[in-house]
Amino acid sequence: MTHDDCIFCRILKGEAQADFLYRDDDLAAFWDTRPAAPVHILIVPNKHIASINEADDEDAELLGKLILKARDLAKEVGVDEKGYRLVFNVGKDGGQTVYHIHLHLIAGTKLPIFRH
Ligand code: IU
Repeated sequence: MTHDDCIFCRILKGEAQADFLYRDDDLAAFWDTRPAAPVHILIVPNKHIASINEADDEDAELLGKLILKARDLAKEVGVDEKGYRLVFNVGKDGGQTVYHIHLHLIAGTKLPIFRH
């Protein structure tokens, strides 16, 4: 269930470059190439799902695994106690640029609070 024109599917297949921290049968984690903060990791399901909008109820367990893996990685890279941000960007206004679900783990600095 991969898409040839999806950059994250290509990364997961080893056809495009990424610096991986973790891989298993369900998901992978790699360093964001244009970090928004000192720690910026993407946690990505192996299954191609374009965005949270396209996720099915049956993806609930997989999405839960992404969040718990982010928790584990936050601890592994030593940002769990100070804190971090987990973000799914969804769609154009949400700032999504890659249409393969990914959870951003952002940390290592005092993050700004979003206000309208
Ligand atoms: P977004 O939520 O879709 O905007 O996030 C996409 C992220 O993927 C963004 O932070 C990019 O810097 C990052 N990224 C990457 O790490 N490696 C790549 O080859 C590509 C994008 I393309």
